[in-house]
Amino acid sequence: SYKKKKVHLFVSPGLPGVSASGMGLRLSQKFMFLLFLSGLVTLCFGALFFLPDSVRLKRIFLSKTETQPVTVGSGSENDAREHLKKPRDQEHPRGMTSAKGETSTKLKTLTRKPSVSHEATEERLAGGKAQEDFTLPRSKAESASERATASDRGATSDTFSYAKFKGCLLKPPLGRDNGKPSDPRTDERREKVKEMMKFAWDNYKRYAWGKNELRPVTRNGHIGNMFGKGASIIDSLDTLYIMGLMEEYNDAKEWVQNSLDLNSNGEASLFEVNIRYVGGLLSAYYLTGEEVFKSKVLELGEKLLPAFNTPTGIPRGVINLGSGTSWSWGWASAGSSILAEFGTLHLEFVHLTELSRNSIYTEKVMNIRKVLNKIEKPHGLYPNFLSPVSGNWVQHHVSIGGLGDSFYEYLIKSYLMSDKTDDDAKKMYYGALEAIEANLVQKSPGGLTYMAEWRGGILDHKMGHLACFSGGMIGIGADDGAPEKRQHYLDLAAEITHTCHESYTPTKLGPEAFRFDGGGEATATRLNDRYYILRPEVIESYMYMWRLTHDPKYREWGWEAVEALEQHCRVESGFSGIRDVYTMTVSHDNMQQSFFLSETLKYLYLLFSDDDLLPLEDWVFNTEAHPLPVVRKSCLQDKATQDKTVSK
Ligand code: DMJ
Repeated sequence: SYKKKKVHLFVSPGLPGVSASGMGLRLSQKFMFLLFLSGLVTLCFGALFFLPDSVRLKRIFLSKTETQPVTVGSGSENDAREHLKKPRDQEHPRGMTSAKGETSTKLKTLTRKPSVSHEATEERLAGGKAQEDFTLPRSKAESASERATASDRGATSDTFSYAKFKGCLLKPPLGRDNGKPSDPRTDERREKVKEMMKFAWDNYKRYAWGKNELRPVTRNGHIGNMFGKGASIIDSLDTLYIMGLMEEYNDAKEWVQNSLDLNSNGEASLFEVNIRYVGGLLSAYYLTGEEVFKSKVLELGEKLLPAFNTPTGIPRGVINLGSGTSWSWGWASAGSSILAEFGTLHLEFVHLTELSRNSIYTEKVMNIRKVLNKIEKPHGLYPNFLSPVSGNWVQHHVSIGGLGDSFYEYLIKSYLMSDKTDDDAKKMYYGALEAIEANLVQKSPGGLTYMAEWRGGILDHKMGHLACFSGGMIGIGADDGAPEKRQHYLDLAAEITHTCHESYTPTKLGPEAFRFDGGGEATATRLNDRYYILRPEVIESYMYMWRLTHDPKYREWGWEAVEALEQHCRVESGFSGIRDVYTMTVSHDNMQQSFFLSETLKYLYLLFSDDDLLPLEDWVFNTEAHPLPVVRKSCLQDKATQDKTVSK
């Protein structure tokens, strides 16, 4: 046929000496074969993109940047990867896990180490002059100091030095005597809280080890799908450590070393991973100096960066830690991101930069701030939903409780954690507080001060349990407000804490939300607002107010809560939330939340401790109660590094 001839004529000059049928195949068959072969090659190459990052083949054929989708915009993945490239000699700092998951000799040595006691850990860490002054006998301190110096050998001005950091603290983290109060009754109360922690932990270990949370009634574990595994372990590390539960702390540490898998492919909440895992690991590192926590947290931090890959750089709420893909919550209106989620990254990300000496993390959170500063705010308020694509508000719902809460908390805490140098955060915080006071703060007919919610100008006279953290927040920010406002802020903090205490009745535990309309005063009028899930916020405010005022009522209120937890929430195998705080014959929800271990029990323990246990001059608590140290640039960095940072 004409077609055949044409092909024959076209192909034969290319195969000299071999006729078209010379290989036993007709030309059309050869053509089909070639077509099939090229299709197969294309298919195989394309399939590489869908393989998990860990597959060797993918690493051979695709460079790192090629494995992620490329988008343009301030928060692009390419941008992130670019910043993560470091000079060769800095690629794998001592003790860090490498990109291939291989651990350096230092880390291997650490994993083989036998369990350590609280005292031994303290001793091992004693590095700077500050630690010598703290608790150690001179000879011990000297040898510990030598070892710490050795472990920091090779540290350049661009490498984080743990010993230097320790030397920057104004006081020892655990106080002169681990914060033991001199008053025997308070000490007894503190011991009771420690016993509660041990009971909660032991049951978690027995029935739910490695799972996210314990189901104390059915005695099994709960995973859920919002964050990896072992949330209760990571959330407990620092609480166990400060309580001196060292055997338990060592078990937790061993789990992190051997079983914390950061490559799981499931969906995870960026916010939850950040506040629980990043926050928990950071605190554990700063308190103990154990390299394993640092290497794990840096590995995890890098995995969070693709979530910022949006046109505005405002991260989406959900991320797949394995593939790096991210998306918005299905329930968040019009694919928006949530204020309390993208606004609750700052403290941890600043510390990721501190430890990695990589500015990418700080840049990501500073960009969020830039977007928020640029956008117009209704009455100076920050609505809860923002589009990560357009950078505009999606709905005008404002709340100091759920969806908004910790954004405000992180503004003032960013300022405090920066050693009071982050003036931008300060300005934003006091500006927001002014708008909140003008639009949301209300007085009930019975004289209770509360924070209402705001929906496009209409007030909903409801306050969530979550919003009760604001007593403590306004309290810690009081001193840095305008001089004429300081006493006012402290009074406002006390009033809100008082209102939240009023909501704790008759079980002496509080409902999820309470209202001030329909004749009610701090009462849950709706059936489905009556539950208590072991939340910390009210106790958190007692702790801060105690530290700020030393009014004994806060310790009494805290003790009331301890008794109520014991009476209503303690079951045979752990602590459980309850379904109705207004019924004395309680029904249990069968869940021991991980924040009960990290927050509720820690804040209670601190409430009954001396102020020198994690002093507020040196430590800022993240929103999951994980203590992070104040960053004293002037002390942490040498002159050359400071100059470099400033000129960036
Ligand atoms: C905790 O996970 C954090 O405090 C978060 O900010 C909101 N609340 C829960 C506990 O109630």
